[in-house]
Amino acid sequence: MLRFFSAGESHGPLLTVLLDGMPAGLELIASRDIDPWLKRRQGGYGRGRRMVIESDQARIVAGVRKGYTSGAPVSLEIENRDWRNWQKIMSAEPNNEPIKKELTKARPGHVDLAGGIKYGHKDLRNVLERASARETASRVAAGAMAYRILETVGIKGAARVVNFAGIPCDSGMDWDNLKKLDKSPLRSFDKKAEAKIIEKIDLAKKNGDTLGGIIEARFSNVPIGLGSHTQWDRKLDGRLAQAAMSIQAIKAVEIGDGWQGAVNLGSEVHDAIYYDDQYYRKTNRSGGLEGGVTNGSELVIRAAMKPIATLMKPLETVDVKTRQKADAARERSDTTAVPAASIVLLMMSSIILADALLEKFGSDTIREIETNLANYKNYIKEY
Ligand code: EPS
Repeated sequence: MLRFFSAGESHGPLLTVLLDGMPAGLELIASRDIDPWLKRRQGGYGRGRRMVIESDQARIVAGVRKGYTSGAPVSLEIENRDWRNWQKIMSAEPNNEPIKKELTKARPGHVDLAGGIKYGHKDLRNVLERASARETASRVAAGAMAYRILETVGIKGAARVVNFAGIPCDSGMDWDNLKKLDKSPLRSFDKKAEAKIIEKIDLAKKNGDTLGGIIEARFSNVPIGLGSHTQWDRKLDGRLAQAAMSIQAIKAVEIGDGWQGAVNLGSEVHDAIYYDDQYYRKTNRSGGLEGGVTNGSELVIRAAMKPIATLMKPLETVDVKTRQKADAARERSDTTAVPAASIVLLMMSSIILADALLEKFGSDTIREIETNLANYKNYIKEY
């Protein structure tokens, strides 16, 4: 079972990641396999000044020796460079510093108020420091390690943006040119939509507002039979949806045609089955999942990200110390982080998919997984 935990505040010294259940014998080199994903997460048009300060790198401190996993839990750290500026404010030791950066004007859309009430804080910084999207760097580091498992057995993944603040930017999937996504400031293949979207982001920034969008994680060459229809909590669509919904600012998730399936006729929604030496489909409206089990088609997960809740032109709120009407707190933030969120979605989905893969093909060594998968593929040929 692949499980991960993380700890760390947005302006604390570092983020800590622990990934338990990594098979042994997997080649894993942080600078090659993890850091490029961390860099992708930092990118995208519309990001704020924090991303100028940070240059995220993973330092593996356990579970890997001479470039290979040992089967022990893998643990790593990502330094917060910004910590330099927050040492006294975020110190774990008591000190006599006056309280700076206290946050009492709860921001609507963030967990500030509910979290403050729940955990008994009037300085809402105690809530926001952990709720911050900085935590997604931990998810990406864990996901990048899970993605190594997928990659090793030939599964490929891609993350892109398909709609930015109401402007469609889905010109179709292009597996042969994934580098274009890294080069695009919006993580989109759709060059035509780019200028219009950038204009919209600039305008939102000027107006002290923020923007959301629709992101996609997609996997090709996924074996048939991951997940199970036999019990509710083993269905892979459910497990993927939980992982996606847990990402900061995500408000909806769909697999394949998703919401559109509620509108179309059954004959327009389901994918007819054919056989020619192997089973195949001409369409993939199901997004690669039927009954919570992968069916061999590309796995397509989409999620809706709401606009970031920190507004430079703030909404009305209440100061939790005075209970007086106030403008919501302003913190350094992004105008939008939709491209970055697509990376987080891909990496979270990778953890779930890798977990399902280990469940089916063994989990002690990567060799065992490869052998079992090869045998299974032979079995499918005869089915
Ligand atoms: C982020 C880190 C945060 C924000 C942003 C994304 O850092 P800071 O608060 O120091 O600027 O830039 O987070 C949010 C917008 C949010 O609402 O939490 C990151 O590492 O992605």
